[in-house]
Amino acid sequence: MTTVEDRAALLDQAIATGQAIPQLTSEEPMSLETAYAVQHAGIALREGRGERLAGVKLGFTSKAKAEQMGVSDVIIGSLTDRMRIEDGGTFDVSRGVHPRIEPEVAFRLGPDAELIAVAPALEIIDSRYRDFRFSLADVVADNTSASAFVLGPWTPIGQVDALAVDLLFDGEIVASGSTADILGDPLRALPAAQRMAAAYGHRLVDGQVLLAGAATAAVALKAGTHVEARVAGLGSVSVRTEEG
Ligand code: OOG
Ligand code: MG
Repeated sequence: MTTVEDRAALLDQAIATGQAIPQLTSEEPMSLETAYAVQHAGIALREGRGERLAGVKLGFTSKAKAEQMGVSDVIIGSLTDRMRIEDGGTFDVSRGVHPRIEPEVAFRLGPDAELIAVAPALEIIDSRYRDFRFSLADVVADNTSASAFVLGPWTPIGQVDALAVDLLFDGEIVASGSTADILGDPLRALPAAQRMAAAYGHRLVDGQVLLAGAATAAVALKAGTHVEARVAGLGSVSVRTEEG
């Protein structure tokens, strides 16, 4: 039997080399509890290299995403400081396996794990599994495909339940949705994250980030693209892709 640490090391190696691996569940079955243990072991490897926790993310909070990936349960993952790209910064696509990008809404957490600010966000996801295909346990073990994230300007929390969301590549809209697509109202990300965090050993920490999940399906990234997410009323956030 493969240990939790062995599985975390396999995924960690895939991140380091950009080489996809077979789904862990193609070798042997894996419970959700074990999958989260693998996820935490992978984060521990990163922390051992000096990375610091920067927040948590939810996945499959929208129908568009659940349908795209064929997985329907909400999942939680961890974000580290090294995954953060400054607004307007660059992402090197050659470091990834097959990165995709999706427009999101991010919240900043306060001292009592309440939501204190909201921002438009971009998440770069990059499954470490071949062909970007996985079961729920596989994607949980793979830290919910987390690769990088970009945060736009923070705004105090207001009504955010029906804001138009557009994803643009070089100024052209490639995907559109609404913040209503995220759990009906992205503010529901907080109770969802609290429930998931309590169940699976994550923490919601003052000053850290909660990524609520994508409002549209994810779109494949290639080098030399200016990617922007616009969320009506919240402004925009962008990243440029490069190669090498
Ligand atoms: C898993 C991550 C899902 C989201 O926003 O729904 C996610 C994946 O699609 O590979 O981040
Ligand atoms: Mg996401």
